[in-house]
Amino acid sequence: MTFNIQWYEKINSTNEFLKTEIINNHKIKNKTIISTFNQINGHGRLQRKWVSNYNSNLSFSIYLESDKANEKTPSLTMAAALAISDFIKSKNIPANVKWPNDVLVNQKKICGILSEYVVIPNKNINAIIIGIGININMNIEEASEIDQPATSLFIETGHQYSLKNTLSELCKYLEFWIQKWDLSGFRALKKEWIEQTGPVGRKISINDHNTIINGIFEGYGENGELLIKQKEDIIKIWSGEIKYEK
Ligand code: BT5
Repeated sequence: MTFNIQWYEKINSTNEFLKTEIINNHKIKNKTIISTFNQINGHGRLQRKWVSNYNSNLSFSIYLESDKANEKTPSLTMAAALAISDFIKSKNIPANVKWPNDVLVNQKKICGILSEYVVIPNKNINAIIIGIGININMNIEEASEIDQPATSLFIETGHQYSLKNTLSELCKYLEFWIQKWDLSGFRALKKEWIEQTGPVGRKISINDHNTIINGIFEGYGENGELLIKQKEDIIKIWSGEIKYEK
């Protein structure tokens, strides 16, 4: 799996850019990455704003054609998160994944991922767009304006990085984990996810669309969904903000 990377000076949102290209039937080749130095209207889940200033962070989307069902999309996000956490660890920075779509360094968010399943008109294969934002050269002032603790490679190491070289370097980690996902889905990721997110049996709460669900963390289901035990029932949760209770 080799990605074909296309760089743009300025894009509203790399995910929206790809979706428009697909709807307008422009021929985007499988495994294309659209990346920009200046994403001016990036977003996360539920249209939450994704902050990125000019030339400071990686903002890119991978276009991946897939014959897999939509329910496999969350675990692809999780494969990408493992790739990014491995990449960050390769810089001697302690990183871990956070369910369902984040990578943290010392409890501060350094990366967010937004994967979207898209139906391609007139084709009998569909695609997943994996949108990834990673804070690279963001400084402390910029990070402090974000409404939750955030960090960047620059804040952690004091070095500035070339965005182009960083993305090329990161691709080998993405290729490795996406290939694993392609072969056996979440099964190939489960051990690493449990190692990075901690053992089962802890009390957790999930805020999903302003509904709070409390229970005991029982691990992950076959597609990476969270399993929570409430009395005798096991509930499956697909998205939300997770909190481990002390
Ligand atoms: C995410 O959403 O974390 C997914 C973000 C995906 C961004 C990429 S960039 C390329 C592609 N194109 C797009 O338009 N999007 C994707 P969510 O879990 O909903 O988290 C959003 C929350 O993260 C915000 O409400 C803030 O609290 C926080 N946040 C925003 N910008 C941040 C940043 N640069 N670093 C750390 N946290 C940030």
